[in-house]
Amino acid sequence: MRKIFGKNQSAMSVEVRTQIMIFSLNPATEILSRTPSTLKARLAGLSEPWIKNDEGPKMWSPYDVVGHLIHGERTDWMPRLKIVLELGESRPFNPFDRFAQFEASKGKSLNELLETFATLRRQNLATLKQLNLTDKHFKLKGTHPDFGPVTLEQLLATWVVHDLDHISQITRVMAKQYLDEVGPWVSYLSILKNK
Ligand code: NI
Repeated sequence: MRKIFGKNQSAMSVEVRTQIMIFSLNPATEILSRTPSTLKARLAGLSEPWIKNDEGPKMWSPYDVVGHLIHGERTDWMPRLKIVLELGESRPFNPFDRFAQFEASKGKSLNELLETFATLRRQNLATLKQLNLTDKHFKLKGTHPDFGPVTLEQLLATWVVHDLDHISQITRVMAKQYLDEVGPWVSYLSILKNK
């Protein structure tokens, strides 16, 4: 755990606001392993508007987000992790295609996508476990095409937060379907104001 201090406060000067975690693998995989069932519980069997509506032009629907997560399992997290382990910083990661899901998801039901995501995630976490990564691996570096040097633990932490980010996005997109239906309560509902 790491203590967080308010702006302009040093560790010596008092007010501790909260605590945040430093990276380790088991707590990270607790989240990664739950995301498929979280998404299934939230989305499977819902009627079409909850799944296919978005929150504005060029914004993503929950259906699009699940496709994006599938693409991440195939081309982003584990392939990049393997590049770091095998080639280090010498070989930059391939840029991630943020729009691949629009073609790849075509004609597939949401349930198919949820199953595919669950299978790929399970396989990736099994592979990750077999690698028996230790602290010395977590500090290894790779090269991100935009950011330059990144550590393996930053990559893994980002995998976790990326899941949480898109779970939050899905929740927000769904909430916004009732933007005009909540009447004056709109002012109490922060989820309707965020993007
Ligand atoms: Ni994303």
